[in-house]
Amino acid sequence: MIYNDWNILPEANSSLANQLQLSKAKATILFHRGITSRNEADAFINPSSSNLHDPYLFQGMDKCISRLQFAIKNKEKIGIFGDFDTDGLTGTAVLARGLANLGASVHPYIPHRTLEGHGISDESIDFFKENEVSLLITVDCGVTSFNEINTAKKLGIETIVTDHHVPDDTLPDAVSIINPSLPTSEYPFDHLTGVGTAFKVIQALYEKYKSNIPDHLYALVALGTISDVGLMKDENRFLSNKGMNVINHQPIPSIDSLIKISGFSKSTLSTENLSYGIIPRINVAGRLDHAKLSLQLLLSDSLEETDKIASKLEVLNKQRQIMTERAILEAKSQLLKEKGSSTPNIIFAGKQQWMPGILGLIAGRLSEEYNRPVIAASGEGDYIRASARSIPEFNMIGALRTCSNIFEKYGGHHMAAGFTIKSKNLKTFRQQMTSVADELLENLERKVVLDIDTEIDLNWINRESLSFLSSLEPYGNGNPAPVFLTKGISVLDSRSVGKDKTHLKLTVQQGSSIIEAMAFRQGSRLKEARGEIDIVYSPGINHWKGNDSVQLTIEDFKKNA
Ligand SMILES: [Mn+2]
Repeated sequence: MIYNDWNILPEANSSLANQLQLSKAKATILFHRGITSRNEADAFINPSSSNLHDPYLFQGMDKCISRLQFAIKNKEKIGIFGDFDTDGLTGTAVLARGLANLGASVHPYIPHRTLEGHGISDESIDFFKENEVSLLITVDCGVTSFNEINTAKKLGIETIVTDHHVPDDTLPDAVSIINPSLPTSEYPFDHLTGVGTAFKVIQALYEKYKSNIPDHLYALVALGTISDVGLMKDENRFLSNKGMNVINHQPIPSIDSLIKISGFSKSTLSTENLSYGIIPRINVAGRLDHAKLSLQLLLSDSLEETDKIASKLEVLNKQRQIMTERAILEAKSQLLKEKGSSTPNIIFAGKQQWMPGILGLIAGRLSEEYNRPVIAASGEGDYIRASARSIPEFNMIGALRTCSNIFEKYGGHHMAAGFTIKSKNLKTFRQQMTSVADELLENLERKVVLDIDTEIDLNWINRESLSFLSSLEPYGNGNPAPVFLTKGISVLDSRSVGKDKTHLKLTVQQGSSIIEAMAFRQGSRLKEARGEIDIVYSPGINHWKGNDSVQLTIEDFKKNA
């Protein structure tokens, strides 16, 4: 990200700092996370199960639970239909493990990303029929599977939908629909992810059976919630915090195998490690091959088996990295050819051969870099597939809806969506989207501002302050890692590192503090990184391969004025 400006956010007032019995810097960080009293600070730092809302606040929950109880009691076969990303996979595993633990007979199914796509597939209905399933429960999808739910019903399969995606105008004919995004929903927290929504069913069911929810289910909820960038407040904060504790302190073969192969260490795993190390390895099976491999991992308790699957995922992940980097270079040179002097309000990138599974990664990286909504497409023949990633100012699913009549299939959220379209409709689509984007974004101020929590000296960073910062985890959407400004530090050493010298590695000094720092994707700024500079960064502990060291992650830097 290239920033046009730095903005130091307002300080907490002294009375808040006094009330919290914290230094001004620490109180300011909490203040920026919405905390204005001692009680709120305590609740934030120690999230507890009292953060969990009553699952029966979902209108459909009564019906859902009595139907599930009936199915368990009568030994019905229960099909679970999930999704191929980490949210859908962990959600499927939460339902499969949670239901099986109560004696249910479960038949989980994950669709193939490109052959079947998102939402209940015809292939899955065949599978459920063959397995004599009479009750189907969806996770992270289903609310728009109107026709498929009707087909299943005709074949004697009833459906419960759990989903968090925005519904169409007509709801499917399901036994019950659990979805915080229903326009009629009265559930107090509408930012649950797919796995979080599925978890509410498990919570309600376990209350009925007067059983304790197994801890490993929380680990799965944390993984899915962090991967779907769920708002890290309210229930999501408790669920993720509890899940992170479970991941760090209890053996979970599937996750432990991934931690090992990523080079991280258990007990010190951060949300960042999950986002950049563990989650991509779970997602990669669906992107390059079939996500059922990752489901198999999440459902296994044998370390021998999970190690084996993790090695396969590792190979796929290396391939995925190479393919994505190449595609991004191709997309950038395309854009350079097309755009001329100014970047368009919406970016289209496409190549026949790009693997559909990496389109979202391409769109995401371009959107971050150019600060524009981006649509990345691929495919040959009659049909084109695309993934879209957006910026807060542009509601992607809303914009796509204006073209809904020309899609074969589409769906998603404000910030991310996907669709399939006939190639012959592509031109109309591009024109329509361009005019929507031009209208909405033409007069948008294009300054990218880096928000800073507070200015500190480098010696502020010590064991005690780092432990305060780690009590703010899990970081995420709505609770970003705190960002600091330190002025006038000396660069003792600077190098560009990594493949293609992508990153910048610095050793910086102020007074008696000498600290290592990384500026990711800023390798090309090596020449600027000398002498006295001002840096904006987040401090953390790097636990790489068993060695602990303090490391700054530099967001931006400039010459000290
Ligand atoms: Mn999801």
